[in-house]
Amino acid sequence: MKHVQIKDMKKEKKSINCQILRELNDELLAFRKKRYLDYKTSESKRTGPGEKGKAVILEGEEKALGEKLYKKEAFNIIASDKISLQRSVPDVRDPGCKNIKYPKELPTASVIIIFHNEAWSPLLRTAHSVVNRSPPEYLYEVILLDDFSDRPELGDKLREYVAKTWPDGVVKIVRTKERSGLIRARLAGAKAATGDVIIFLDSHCEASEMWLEPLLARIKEDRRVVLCPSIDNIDKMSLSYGGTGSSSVGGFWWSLHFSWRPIPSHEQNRRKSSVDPIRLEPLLARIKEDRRNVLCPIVDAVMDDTLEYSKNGGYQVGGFTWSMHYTWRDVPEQDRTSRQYTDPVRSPTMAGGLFAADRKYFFELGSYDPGMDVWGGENLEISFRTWMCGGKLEFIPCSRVGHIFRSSHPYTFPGNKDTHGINSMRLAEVWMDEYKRLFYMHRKDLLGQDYGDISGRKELRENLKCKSFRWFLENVYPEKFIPDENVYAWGMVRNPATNLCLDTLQKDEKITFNMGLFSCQNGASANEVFSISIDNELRREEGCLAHHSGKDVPLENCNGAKSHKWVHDKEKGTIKHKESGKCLDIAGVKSGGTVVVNPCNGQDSQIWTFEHYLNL
Ligand code: LR7
Ligand code: MN
Repeated sequence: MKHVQIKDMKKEKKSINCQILRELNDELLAFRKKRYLDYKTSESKRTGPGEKGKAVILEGEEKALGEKLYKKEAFNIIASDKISLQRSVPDVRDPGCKNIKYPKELPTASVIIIFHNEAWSPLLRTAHSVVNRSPPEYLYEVILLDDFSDRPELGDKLREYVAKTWPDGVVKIVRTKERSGLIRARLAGAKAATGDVIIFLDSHCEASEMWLEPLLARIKEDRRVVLCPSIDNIDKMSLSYGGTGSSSVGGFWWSLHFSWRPIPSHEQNRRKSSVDPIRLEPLLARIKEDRRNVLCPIVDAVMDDTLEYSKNGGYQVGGFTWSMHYTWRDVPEQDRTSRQYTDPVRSPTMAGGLFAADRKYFFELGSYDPGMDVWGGENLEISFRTWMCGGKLEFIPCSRVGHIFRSSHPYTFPGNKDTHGINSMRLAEVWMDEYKRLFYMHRKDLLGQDYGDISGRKELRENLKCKSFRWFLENVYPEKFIPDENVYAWGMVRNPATNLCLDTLQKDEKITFNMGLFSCQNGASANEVFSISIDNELRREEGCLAHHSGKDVPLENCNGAKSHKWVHDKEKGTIKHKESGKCLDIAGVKSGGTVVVNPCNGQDSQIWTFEHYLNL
């Protein structure tokens, strides 16, 4: 009896504590809700420089000062300082986003803003934008994670500002004890966080209308997704906030830099077919809604031999032929429920700075590689790992956050190390299997450098039973060009008579330029690695040699065009442009010049050998 009584008392005490806590929370929540609503109701009436995301154009002395400080800050700090820390930004979402209803019950979020010596106004504008545009019932906390800054104003002044501005404690400051670099800084932030979901932001962002709900709703639906908001552009000179559309996903270069690319057609098709293109409500409900409907259920197939039941996607509707036979046809565009611009888009990779994940899942998945320093590489590492270890990476078009894209890093790299290079080595060694060869092909300079201990990360990959990098390429990023697979030949493309090779001459292959020629570097330079693919493209990673008119041979973005097709005759040594029948030629071209096409003539200047031939 006694025993029971004690137990009951304990129970009671516990419930009293909870009660107090709950009341406190109710009060706290009421305070936060009022603040949130006050901002919301005043937002449209705000006036001043930069409001509604408008550009700030400086003149005279201010303009000159902005330009002078640009060198140090890599963005226009004078323009930024003129704008209210609580400015309004435009709602650049697709109109379809406004019709989406999110569940009322959503997980809570800890927003982690990491910074090292960030300028005052962008840092605090980031924090304000998050507090002002996140419903308090979902925003558990904002963590300002200071990675050992030494700008004086980021010390006591920041502490006082935060305490005064957010007396309810929604914004917290956590500081690292030494310069940790952005990867370990994010790890420290994630460890300090206690919300259900963690969301990382760079320290020069602005969250826009309804940015939070779509992220939380999707994670509620599936906790094994890692989500990126759509990243809008805050102009580094005028600070104008501009929507960038949401038609891109992430890719990568074999040098392990991040790239943007258009949503591939296989992903567009997946999204179209996953959106219940025709209305599938149960028949009775639909007839109740409108009695003048004749309804057909979707007809699944039962196999006549095995009696296996197989599901029909329901992506077709009926038609007829003039011979009066029934036919199936794809659901025409106008009859699809249009969620094309609002549904999540799967992406092979993320840019790195802005993403959300279930907090526990983030750690289950191996959080980050703590051996990575300062900047770079962690974005592709978490991308590959997410996909290979059973998760998904998605871009959420209806969640939009602006980011100032700066022209350089306004902070030091201790020891002047190439942290992107070394971090990428760690990533390649742990995650890329045999494909790491393609990274080193582009970064020969790194071979033999010390990248530290990676045994812990290898163990993680083992424990999580992650799939191979080949699986990732085949299933997640099938359009990624692999220079030495599915090609007839690859490597240096040499003209033996002169020992000159095709060479990009260091030009950026995202921009069209006429194909160059240089003395062969014997494998020392990825600028000379070309392939002739089984699709008859003579190409580099993303650029294809083309010919349209005159003698020019531009390197253009590969798109399967007829003008991009070439045939190499290994015996004769010619490389012939299929459409025009002309031959790749260096007649009259010197090292450093550009190659041409001419009518085929069997001369030495039209003879080429590839470094490697594959037996297909
Ligand atoms: O030592 C450091 N400690 C830090 O806390 C160095 C940096 N940082 C902070 C810094 O203050 C900033 O808030 O880390 C954040 C990112 O640094 P940036 O803004 O200099 O990086 P970035 O925007 O140029 O680079 C992109 O790639 C990086 C690779 O390591 C990171 O993943 C960045 O977060 C990432 N930014 C984005 O993805 C924003 C969208 C841009 C695109 C494309
Ligand atoms: Mn950034």
